[in-house]
Amino acid sequence: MAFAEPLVVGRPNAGERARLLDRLGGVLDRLWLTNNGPLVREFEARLADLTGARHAVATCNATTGIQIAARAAGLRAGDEVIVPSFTWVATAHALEWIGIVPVFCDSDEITGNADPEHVERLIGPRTRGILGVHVFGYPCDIDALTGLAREHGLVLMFDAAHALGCTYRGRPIGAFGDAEIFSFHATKFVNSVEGGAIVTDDDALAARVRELRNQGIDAAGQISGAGTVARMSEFHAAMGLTSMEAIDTIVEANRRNQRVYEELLDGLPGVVVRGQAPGEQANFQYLVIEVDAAVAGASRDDVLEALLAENVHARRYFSPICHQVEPYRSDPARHFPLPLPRAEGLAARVLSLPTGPTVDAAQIAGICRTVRATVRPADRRLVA
Ligand code: T4K
Repeated sequence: MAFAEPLVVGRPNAGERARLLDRLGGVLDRLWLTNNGPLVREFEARLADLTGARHAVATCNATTGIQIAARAAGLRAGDEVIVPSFTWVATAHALEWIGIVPVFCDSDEITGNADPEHVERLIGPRTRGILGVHVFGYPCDIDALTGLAREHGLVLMFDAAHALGCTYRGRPIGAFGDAEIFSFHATKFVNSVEGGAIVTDDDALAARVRELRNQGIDAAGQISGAGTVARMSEFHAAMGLTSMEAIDTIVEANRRNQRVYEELLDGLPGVVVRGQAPGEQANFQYLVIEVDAAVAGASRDDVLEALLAENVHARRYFSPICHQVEPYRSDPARHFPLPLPRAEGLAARVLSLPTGPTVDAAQIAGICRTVRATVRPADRRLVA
């Protein structure tokens, strides 16, 4: 076994321990633990700053954030919303759980994101929205999706769980569409242990989201309607702020690791390291390779198995994809009227490998040695 300690994908970016403990101490001194406390408000202000959006509303996670944003934007049970199948299942589950029907579209192979041409073909009489996902931080074709949403009068939201610190046409992800939803789960670029946020330029939507997050209580303290509880606590905001302060260090480490993987896997037949959008800023939080079994002579799962044997816990983000799991798989007529060959192809090839500030070049070299040793193209001379 190459590594005595498990090498994992998604090791949290915790930031400076002393800063975190200091903030937690402050929370205990104030004894203001939740319900829109000062650290949550600071977290929201910094997030609005980072994304250039007018409003950021922190939530307990991104899944509930998507639900609240959908409700605030006027989506109701029975409405259809087009989403890519190639995403973490939370994107679809968030809608399905509140009765909105996710209809799955195919993906663009380069970006990994919703293919606008397929989205357009799926728009029907019950379609009320599009929920794009900036998969692995690569921005969606926002212009095309915005055009479709305007032309057909649809709500447009983005699941930006992977895309904090990324840009589209030089503008930070966060203020596109009607709303964008971030995740601050422990495994994300910036983490608040559990957490999320809805970011928007729309004043009315932001106000509505704040009510829905807090039992339907409006700014005047009146109950304006049904709501849920999706608040972020002060402890979570303490972690979020501390992790956020470390952004530059995290990106630098992720970018360095990306380069090392690219160099060490360069020229390996059937294996590519997925890149980021040319000319845009990226957070490089996910290091994803694609294994083309026909060329590599080994499948993605063969590579995964070999890595696990060396104590490297690579993850199949994303496989299986949404339409391949329940409840969607059992009801294809409702959720995916056309085949999704490109999304399925991606799902068969992708593998996320360890990266982040806790992963060093020597460890990456060990991981890449295992990948190289597993690949068996017909012509062995191709494997240096
Ligand atoms: N939209 C998208 C596009 C998403 O990717 C996600 C979440 C969401 C929405 C929903 O966001 P939230 O509602 O959760 O805010 C992980 C994450 O749990 C999940 O949040 C994430 N996407 C997904 C892509 O990856 P799992 O099931 O692989 O997580 P888990 O707990 O097995 O952790 C993965 C690895 O991370 C572990 O092998 C070790 C490491 N780890 C994990 C935790 C929790 C640590 O080292 N420390 C930790 O504390 O889904």
